Amino acid sequence: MKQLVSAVVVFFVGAIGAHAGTIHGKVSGAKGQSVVYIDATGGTFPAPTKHAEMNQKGLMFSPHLLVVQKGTTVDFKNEDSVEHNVFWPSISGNKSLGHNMGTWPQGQQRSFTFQTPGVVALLCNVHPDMSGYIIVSPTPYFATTSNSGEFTIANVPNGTYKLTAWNQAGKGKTQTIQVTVSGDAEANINLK
Ligand SMILES: [Cu+2]
Repeated sequence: MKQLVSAVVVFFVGAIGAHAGTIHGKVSGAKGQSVVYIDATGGTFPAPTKHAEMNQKGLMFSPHLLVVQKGTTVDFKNEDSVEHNVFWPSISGNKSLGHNMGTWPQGQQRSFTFQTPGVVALLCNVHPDMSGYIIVSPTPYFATTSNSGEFTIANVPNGTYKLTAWNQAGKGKTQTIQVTVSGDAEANINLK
């Protein structure tokens, strides 16, 4: 199992008022796409009614990396002519949250609602080389970065948040950075 990378950035999006801003930034120090989300302390967010999709296609999880808001139902599909299984041993290392969805053939789907924020490392017990990730964000304010790490999170209410960046490829690390902003916020996170 690859190690998880986590970086925490504390920043301030304005001081007072019901305004919303946009967070721009870049995740560096790790290859490929990362996921970025904020943890809005004390905020509650209704669960999305729209389902997300995780396919198994060409003997791969597709997308390889999916980020959803807490409370989202994910529809797991099999588009291959062979049977696939879906299981995760834990969520962010908590083995009591591990789950096996079972094994099913092409054209069928099974659904699961993710209620706990964290990292869900997907595996298939039919094909040991298959892996994928679902990141469950505590808030609706999340983004998947470009391959070079750039991201934008729009319409974030003014406030003080923790920002977490996660990448499957690097070493684990947590860092704290203060970013002071007027208007839009900028957060550059080095996972090295
Ligand atoms: Cu499989």
